[in-house]
Amino acid sequence: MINYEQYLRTEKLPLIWCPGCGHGIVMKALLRAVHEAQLDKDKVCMVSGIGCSSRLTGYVDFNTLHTTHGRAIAFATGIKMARPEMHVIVITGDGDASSIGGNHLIHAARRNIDLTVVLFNNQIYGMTGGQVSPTTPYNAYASTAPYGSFENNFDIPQLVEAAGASFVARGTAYHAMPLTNYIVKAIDRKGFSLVEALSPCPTTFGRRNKQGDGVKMLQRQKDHTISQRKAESMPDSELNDKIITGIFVDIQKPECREEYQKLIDHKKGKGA
Ligand SMILES: Cc1ncc(C[n+]2csc(CCOP(=O)(O)OP(=O)(O)O)c2C)c(N)n1
Ligand code: SF4
Repeated sequence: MINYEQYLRTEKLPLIWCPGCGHGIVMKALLRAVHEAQLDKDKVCMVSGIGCSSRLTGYVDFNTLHTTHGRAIAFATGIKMARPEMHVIVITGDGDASSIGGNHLIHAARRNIDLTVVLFNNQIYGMTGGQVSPTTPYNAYASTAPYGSFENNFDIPQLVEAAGASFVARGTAYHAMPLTNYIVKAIDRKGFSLVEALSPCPTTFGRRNKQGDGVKMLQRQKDHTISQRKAESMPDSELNDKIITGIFVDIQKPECREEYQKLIDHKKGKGA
């Protein structure tokens, strides 16, 4: 049984997250996953960018780095290249990872560097008051989309799968236990792993889109979620308002830091 306090900087509590925010549930899923994966706390490095979700690194008792907006994956890449023995876990938001940090995200997946990314997707810029993000659904309202967003949105798992990730999954705050399992598997998989965690933001997304408080938003996740396996046999017309969850990619292929080490060893062996 996990004692959460052993993984928290309790002196930093209370959290800044709003009542009903899903980020606390996702944080607990992450801590359970670290516990289940039996990682040595001193060998874990959590790196975040900027945003509500990225505040997580202030609360957890690992080696932590709270970096600049959109640059968590860039910092994490540097850490992994220099200290390959570390378990480097990136905490990021949908805006942080797929807007300002979008290029870092696709190139880390392409390189297949051994990072575990937990991407908190609340479908909006939470911290700065609810601007449209690349994951805001078509027609959804935001402070910068008062008549509904006219842009198409990213499907993050599809994006990183296409870019070359080794492990890709999507879970929700409502389904906290499967989410934990996905993160455990992501930690175990050597290579670029990403778990998208859909997280209700009642303050900026839910309010504008009339989805009610945090409990109603969680209920909504429950009602709209279907498994990837079930979705495969359903026509697109029935999938419009559905959240498809599950593991989309779980493969083994050459990992960037190991390939780099091979090159170093080879050149050293040759005395070059
Ligand atoms: C270079 C730079 N541009 C913009 C900002 C302002 N900013 C801070 S957080 C944020 C968006 C965060 O949204 P997201 O990553 O989706 O996380 P959330 O707050 O929703 O969890 C922005 C635009 C910044 N801090 N630095
Ligand atoms: S603004 Fe949204 S994402 Fe940020 S803490 Fe509040 S509910 Fe959570």
